Amino acid sequence: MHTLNMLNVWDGAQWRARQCPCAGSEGDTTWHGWALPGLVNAHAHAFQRAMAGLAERRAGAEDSFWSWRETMYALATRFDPERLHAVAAQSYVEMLEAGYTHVCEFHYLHHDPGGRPYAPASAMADALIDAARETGIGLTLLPTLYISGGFDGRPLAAHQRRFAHTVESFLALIEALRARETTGLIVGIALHSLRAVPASALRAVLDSGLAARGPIHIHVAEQTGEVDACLAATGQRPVAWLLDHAPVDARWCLVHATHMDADETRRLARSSAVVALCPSTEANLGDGLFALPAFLAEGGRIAIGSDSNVSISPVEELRWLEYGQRLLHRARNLASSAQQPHSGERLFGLALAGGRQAAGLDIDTEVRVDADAVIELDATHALLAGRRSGEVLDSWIFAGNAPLLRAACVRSRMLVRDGRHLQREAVARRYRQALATLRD
Ligand code: NGQ
Ligand code: ZN
Repeated sequence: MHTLNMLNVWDGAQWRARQCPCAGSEGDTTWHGWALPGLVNAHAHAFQRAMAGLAERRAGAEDSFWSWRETMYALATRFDPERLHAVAAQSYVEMLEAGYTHVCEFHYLHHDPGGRPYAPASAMADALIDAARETGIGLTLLPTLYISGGFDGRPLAAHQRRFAHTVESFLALIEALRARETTGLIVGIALHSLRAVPASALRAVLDSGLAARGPIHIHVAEQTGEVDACLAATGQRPVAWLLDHAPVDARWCLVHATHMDADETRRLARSSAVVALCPSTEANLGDGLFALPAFLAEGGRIAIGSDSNVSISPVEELRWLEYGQRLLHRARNLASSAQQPHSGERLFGLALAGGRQAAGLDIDTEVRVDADAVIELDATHALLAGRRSGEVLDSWIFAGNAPLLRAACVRSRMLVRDGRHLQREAVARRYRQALATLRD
């Protein structure tokens, strides 16, 4: 379909020829490629982009998630609103160039490094909102409640002090940010994890009026150490505990849920909640493998996230979601189904619907053709030569590392053209300056 201003548009099930929704918005822009709704990055901590690649050096005989976390905390103490803005904008530019048009920002760097609130108290959240606005990415901001340092209720360590909120100050922050919601900005709620949020605080937040709408996200069962600590403290595994003590439904997004037994897998799949899977980070941190085939067989909903931002690429997340299972089961096309035999297309469709649900964009998970965020793959790239409709997504996800994304358009604003974000240079310049001060 190489007609001017016409596109092959994927509607979640098949490709159809359609008029380009952006026609006319940017003068001579002509789209004639493969267009898709943009993906949601369902879980990310923007600031961690600044340490991508810096924790790959042996720090001791037993490097682990927990030793990585010390490196990450050391970096976290160095941020102020200006540096956060610079690093977040860089992360968001890279997300848009990679095919994410919306991000769920799991935000817990609330206060100054000593734990004192900024004036205003939302200064760090404001930096994220400004970075999203400037780069054009849609934002589901998830201010995060972080209270304790472990299941035993121990106080936060010095490096964690800037994460701390009481239930009251946390709800005040949510309320202040909700007043600023507009198209492109949704304010949800995040509970950092069961180790960081005591049961009484979890209940207080969920019982407050502010939890009555919007998405609710939580990290859960990422590491076996967390499962063991939860069992010791409560007698239950983390996902089972959560399902028994919180009204987990389609508004909830459980991040990782790596370590579940068969009963937890079945119950979570049937809850309608989304699981945000972050394969590149989960691999990088040595978390473990999610039981994807069993979860999908029970009708479970998934989304993908770049989490630590060690990699910003939906292609890599979706590819490794499938490859992890292939390596484990010594079989192929494990994410495919009888109705959708193409692994890449099925994974993309699941991540699209689940991501929109996790972001609070449409809780009922309907994929719409006229999505307000469209990405376009370069139909002239050799990687897509001779590819017929059902093979396009499979080829994008499994066959290439070349950036195939030619354009991204969000709410009629052209953000990426010829593979480059329109503010790429200006954003990168500020990012380099921020990195110089973060690492000096
Ligand atoms: C985070 N990262 O929130 O960035 C966490 C570690 C913590 C992952 N869980 C922080 N991958 O546990 O305090
Ligand atoms: Zn996370």
